[in-house]
Amino acid sequence: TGDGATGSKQARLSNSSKDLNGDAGDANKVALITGITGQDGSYLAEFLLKKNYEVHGIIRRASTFNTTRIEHLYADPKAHKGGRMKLHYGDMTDSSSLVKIINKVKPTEIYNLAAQSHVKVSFDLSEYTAEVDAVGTLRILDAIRTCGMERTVRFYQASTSELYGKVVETPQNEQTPFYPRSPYACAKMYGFWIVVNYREAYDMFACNGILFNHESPRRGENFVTRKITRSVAKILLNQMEYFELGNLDSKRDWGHASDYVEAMWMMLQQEKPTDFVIATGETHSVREFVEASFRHIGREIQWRGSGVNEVGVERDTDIVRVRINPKYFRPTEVDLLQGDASKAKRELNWTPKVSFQQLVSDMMTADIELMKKNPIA
Ligand code: NDP
Ligand code: GDR
Repeated sequence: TGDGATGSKQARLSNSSKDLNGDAGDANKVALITGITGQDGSYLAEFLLKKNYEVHGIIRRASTFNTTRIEHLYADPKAHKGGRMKLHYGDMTDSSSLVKIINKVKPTEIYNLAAQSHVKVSFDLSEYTAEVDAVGTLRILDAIRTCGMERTVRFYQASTSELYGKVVETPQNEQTPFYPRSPYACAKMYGFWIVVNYREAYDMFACNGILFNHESPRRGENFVTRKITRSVAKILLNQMEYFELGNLDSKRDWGHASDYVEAMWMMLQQEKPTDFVIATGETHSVREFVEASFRHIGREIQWRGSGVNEVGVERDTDIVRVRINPKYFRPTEVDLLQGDASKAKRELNWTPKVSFQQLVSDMMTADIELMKKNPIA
């Protein structure tokens, strides 16, 4: 098969950083996104369609609809004019589905975003998490080779700040050693290194984006930021009295997903494949996220007690709004993440546009609207 289907190595090399600001050159680009139904997949699909890409996504069979985040892209014919967005059934645990889709779609870029992405859940579903997040990454890399496209396709791997885990230095950059602290992070560690190995062994254009936490109104409901903004919106509308959290003291470097998908694309427009940290450089605790969300609705939270007996109390009414439930604690925790994205600034000219306060406001505004429309959401 060789280079036949999607052009020569020459074509690959001409797909260089000069295209960074020019959308015209992207009309012949074909992206395949695994995990297109997720938070990042939906923002990335939107971003690439605007750049005139043909966008293909892999979705898995589910007993309920799992395409809510990308429905608007279908609803608006302009967004996928000429059928520029297509979905295919597949699964990261099913090699033959990956081979068939890659062979049919002949992508010029593949973004591997599919994952069992919940850290706490990975302690319960450890083997499955390794199947999808570790072996799944190997499967898709091998599918590219099976289709003879390893010298033509550009590959993005969704690596993560969770790799740093038990942090040995702050802030963390591309040189900081890894120390994973969950089955999720261990699986992603395999994903990281198999991407580096295939890059070196087969001269593949493959990059790891080491992305720090990024959130949005489309964030999954059981990640802490979205859980907080949904709950505070419900409290504002008298649909809930209080909610429960686990560790309030862990600190994260939280950015906005819309900024981060742009960095994924930028990585694949470089002359040479390499790995990048993507982060804001700021860190905030879960506690601060709670406080900022209540501030958005004009209320102030005060903390009383300690350990599992700590509560968040609303200043004027004295009503308890936050309780601790140890069921949300993790067997091993990642205490502090703060990224140093100076390589991305230097080489990609990437900087985050959305501040922490804007992120909280964006999520709160969207959740208040959502809960007004649908109180049982
Ligand atoms: P989500 O959990 O929102 O989305 C995950 C996607 O993967 C969904 O589309 C899901 O499909 C799909 N998926 C899960 N299992 C399979 C499977 N077996 N086969 C095919 N598809 C599957 O994650 P995010 O959008 O937040 O994150 C995207 C990627 O980036 C993930 O790999 C995550 O681990 C990584 N990451 C995320 C960060 C963040 O802060 N958001 C930071 C760093 C890395 P379905 O909709 O059917 O469930
Ligand atoms: P994280 O995100 O584990 O960083 O992984 P999450 O929002 O789940 O947790 C962040 C921190 O908040 C603490 N926490 C709680 N977390 C959840 N989910 N629910 C709670 O009730 C709660 N209370 C406190 C956690 O202990 C943790 O310290 C995310 C995912 O998107 C990964 O896929 C990605 O790789 C990393 O971000 C970067």
